[in-house]
Amino acid sequence: GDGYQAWLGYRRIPSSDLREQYLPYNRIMIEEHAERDVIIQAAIAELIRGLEGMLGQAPAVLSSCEQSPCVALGIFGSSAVIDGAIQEGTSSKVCEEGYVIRTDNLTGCIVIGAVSSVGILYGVFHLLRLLSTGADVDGLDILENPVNQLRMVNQWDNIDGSIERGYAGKSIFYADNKITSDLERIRDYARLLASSGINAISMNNVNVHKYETMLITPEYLPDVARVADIFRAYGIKLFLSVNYASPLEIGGLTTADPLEPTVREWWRNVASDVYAAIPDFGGFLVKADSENRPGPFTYGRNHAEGANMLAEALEPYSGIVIWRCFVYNCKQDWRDRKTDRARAAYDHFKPLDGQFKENVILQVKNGPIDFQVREPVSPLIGAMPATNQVIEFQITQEYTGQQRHVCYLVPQWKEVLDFDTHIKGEGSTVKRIVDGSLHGSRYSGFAAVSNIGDDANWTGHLLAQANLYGYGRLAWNPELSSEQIAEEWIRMSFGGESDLVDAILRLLMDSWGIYEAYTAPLGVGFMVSPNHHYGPDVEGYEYSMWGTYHFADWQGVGVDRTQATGTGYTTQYTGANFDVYESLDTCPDNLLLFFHHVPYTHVLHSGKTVIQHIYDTHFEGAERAAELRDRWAKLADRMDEGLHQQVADRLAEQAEHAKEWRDRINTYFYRRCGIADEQGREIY
Ligand code: BDP
Repeated sequence: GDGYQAWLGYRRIPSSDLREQYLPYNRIMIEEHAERDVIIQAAIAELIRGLEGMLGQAPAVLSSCEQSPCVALGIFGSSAVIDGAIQEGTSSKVCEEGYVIRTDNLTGCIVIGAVSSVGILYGVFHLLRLLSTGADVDGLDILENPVNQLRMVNQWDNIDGSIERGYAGKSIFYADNKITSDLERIRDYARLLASSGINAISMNNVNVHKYETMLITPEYLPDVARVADIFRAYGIKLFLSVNYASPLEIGGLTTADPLEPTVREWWRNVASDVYAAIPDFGGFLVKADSENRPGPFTYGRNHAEGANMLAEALEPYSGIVIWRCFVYNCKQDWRDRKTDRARAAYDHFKPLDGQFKENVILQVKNGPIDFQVREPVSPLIGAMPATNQVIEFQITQEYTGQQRHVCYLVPQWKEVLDFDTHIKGEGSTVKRIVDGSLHGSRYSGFAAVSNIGDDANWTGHLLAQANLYGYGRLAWNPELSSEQIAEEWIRMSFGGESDLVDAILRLLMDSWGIYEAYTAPLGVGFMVSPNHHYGPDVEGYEYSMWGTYHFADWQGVGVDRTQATGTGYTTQYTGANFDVYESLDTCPDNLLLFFHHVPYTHVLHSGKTVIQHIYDTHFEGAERAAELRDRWAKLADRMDEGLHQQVADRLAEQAEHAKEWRDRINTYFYRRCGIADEQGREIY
């Protein structure tokens, strides 16, 4: 096995008991009129594929229930079988993308009913998940609605086939400055995404350069439309990232000023072309005035003026503008601490609350800096009650081991989602902001940078598939636990032998903590090699303009972001959170150096000094990374050899590189402060 099928491998069910239980359902009932719908066709194709794979024989597809039991699919109000099995009291609770799965006592059929065809597709994937994780299907009574509205992935793919921050090969979307003709691979990606609940995708990098700028032109639109067709069949809306300077770069205008009528007209024409090609197009994703990308600042306009101009162009088609808040000065000076990069998103956007049009969504990174292994939650999330927001995560492991190290990120995302912002008093958790309920937002949800490429197994590191799967599942329902999500993924990918499942589960659950231990202590980030961001370089960014510092000197380390003596970043937090971070006494250890500059001898809540904590975590982290390799080795005869070997190779590399992290960081701090390790371990 190479891992290409990922969690949709539908392996043959080994236990004869389970097979006995499932076999009677190897028949599909769908009324003829429904079969013309492309999404229903995709759902049936998937169900056939899954049942055949797991049960060893292809199911028959019938248009009535004359033979039961069976799996019956249908839309409420248009199928007697479905309406007979699902009471109105139940079906009325189902939203646009939701579904019901029930075992009907009378006929013994499993019925999947929904309001729309995409609900049926999600219901089919749910049923297949039940079967492929070995669940009992007697007496099913399930009602699901997604908690979050927008559940999006962002591809950072470039038309030349490269992927910004991609660690799994080349793009599956582009080659040689063209959109690929290998649409099968894109279809398989759409299946993976839909099976985990994703409903939107932007198909090009947020840094939109020369050729990518042209995706909105008639030259490229027919090919973009072909890709949109594929995603449409899986309930996934297509978006494009656009270049704010497009009117200048491809429109022949002399300005991109958002208040200029010719510019507005130009974008209206673009929208009209795009919607002519793709009537259900999602909208535009925009990175503006960030990291040298163009934007409204050039013309003395603010982000609201910039975003609203695009929103106006998309409005007639119900399109939306997703405007990123990753805006900071990347030409700042480390001597001027008031320009603290952590403050930037909030400082730029908070004053604009209420000024954005209805169809604008702000996309805010989960932390204030940039997807580090440990950061506080961005204080901008929820701080603009009159503005739509989505949270942005990074599935691709730019700062978390680049898919050469294992780092299961769902626990990190859950910590963010469970964080209480206190913005509307206690219980104002991030998950309630991004599901739209706290502020009653018109649009809300999740976005994340994808981690796939054309490597056979999609994600380079096979175990990184769990992050893609887990992201979708969490976007569907943030109440799922990290363990539950991991366990589903493991069972679907490796089968259900319980001690094997346990072993892989523990490995995944340990991985984030281990990565953090040998890399970034106490909330200090960015000790990575500049540009590519892999591997340790403690001072790689220390004296650069990018604003990511730790201020380590001979006496102490950490960034003073307090109101009292530092950058004042702490004031962006509400109530109790401000107090907790502002005070050394209450600031949690794992974020201490993010908020405070302290002497190496400062004693943590754990009872250790900062310097001893650095030494201990780095020794232990590297040791535990080596243990991951050894733990995996023991599973060799428990799974497909090819799959085992792939992961074994990566874990061996991780164990080696963890030693380098350990030594570089321990040595650096030892030489800075001259304080010896209490345990006398070897520091070079
Ligand atoms: C950073 C990446 C950079 C992206 C940027 C962004 O290093 O490549 O362009 O984020 O989110 O993490 O725009």
